[in-house]
Amino acid sequence: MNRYIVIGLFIVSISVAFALIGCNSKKENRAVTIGFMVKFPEEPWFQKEIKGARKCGDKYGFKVVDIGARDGDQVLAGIDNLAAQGAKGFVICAPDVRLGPAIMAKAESYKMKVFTVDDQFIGADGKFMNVPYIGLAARDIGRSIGKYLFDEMKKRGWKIEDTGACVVTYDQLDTVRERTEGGTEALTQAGFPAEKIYRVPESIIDQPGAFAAANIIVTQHPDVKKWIAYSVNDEAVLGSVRALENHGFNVDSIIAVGIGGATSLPELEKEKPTGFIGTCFVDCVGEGYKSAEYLYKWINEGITPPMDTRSAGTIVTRETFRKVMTDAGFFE
Ligand code: FCA
Repeated sequence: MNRYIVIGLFIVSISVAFALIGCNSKKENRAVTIGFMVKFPEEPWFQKEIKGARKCGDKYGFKVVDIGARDGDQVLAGIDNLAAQGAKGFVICAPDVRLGPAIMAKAESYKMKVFTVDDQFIGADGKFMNVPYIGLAARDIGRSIGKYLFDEMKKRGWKIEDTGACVVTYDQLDTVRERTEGGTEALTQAGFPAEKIYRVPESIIDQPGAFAAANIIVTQHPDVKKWIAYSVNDEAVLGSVRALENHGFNVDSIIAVGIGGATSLPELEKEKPTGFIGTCFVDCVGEGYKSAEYLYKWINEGITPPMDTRSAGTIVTRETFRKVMTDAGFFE
């Protein structure tokens, strides 16, 4: 046989062998299923996280089953459901962080790995549990918003004596408590009087919950002529702004900044500006992607994920949000 034909055949057989190995490993990867369980499936933040997890699944070839679980029963039923589908683990933002021990016990009974996103499990001793976590750099984000609000107030020449801070809180959840505390820290350090920062808890983290809480704040302080507002996320700041508007405040007398980006998009896109001037954008698609990637590599390659990973935020306005969020791959 001609020397060149022999070499040719050799190359072809080697490539066929590699292609077969490739196919096999791909098939194996596709056999992996992970769950992605979130507490508020209707919230755009969580929908974007799931989108990120799916993107990751497409890259590595694993399957993502998403489940909305609003209470403990739904979480436990969700884990059974995932086990029945052969899932090897799941990413979760639990409806209540104190469900941590029950969730871990159930997951361990199925030998499933657990990765937490956004909200960190709390153990029976009241301390954070030793479960890998990805979440917001909450206090820093809060601080950057507090500083931004103060600078904006100064830029507009607002007098401190005319101004109050409307702060809807939800202190039982650590990551969101830190967000409002950070805002308060930065404001008071800049010289805003602590006694003019009015905090009221919302009963649930959503827009109607925040609307009701902010309504109480405004009603209790009829002397305040202008408002700055910050809170736990976009939903809560939007609810606060709507409550302030309901009391006659408007674009000239409200300065409000949210946290997130996904929910406030329509607000920032409005033709006429409102008092909601911007948000601290956090890459929710990236959080979903990374959490799924860590979990997958843990399951598939035995690589233990880092225990605590934090995402920073960038304050965006009506003018800058499109570019920043496009660059981050938010619209892909
Ligand atoms: C918490 C809040 C969510 C979202 C997330 C990043 O889980 O409850 O609304 O802001 O942090």
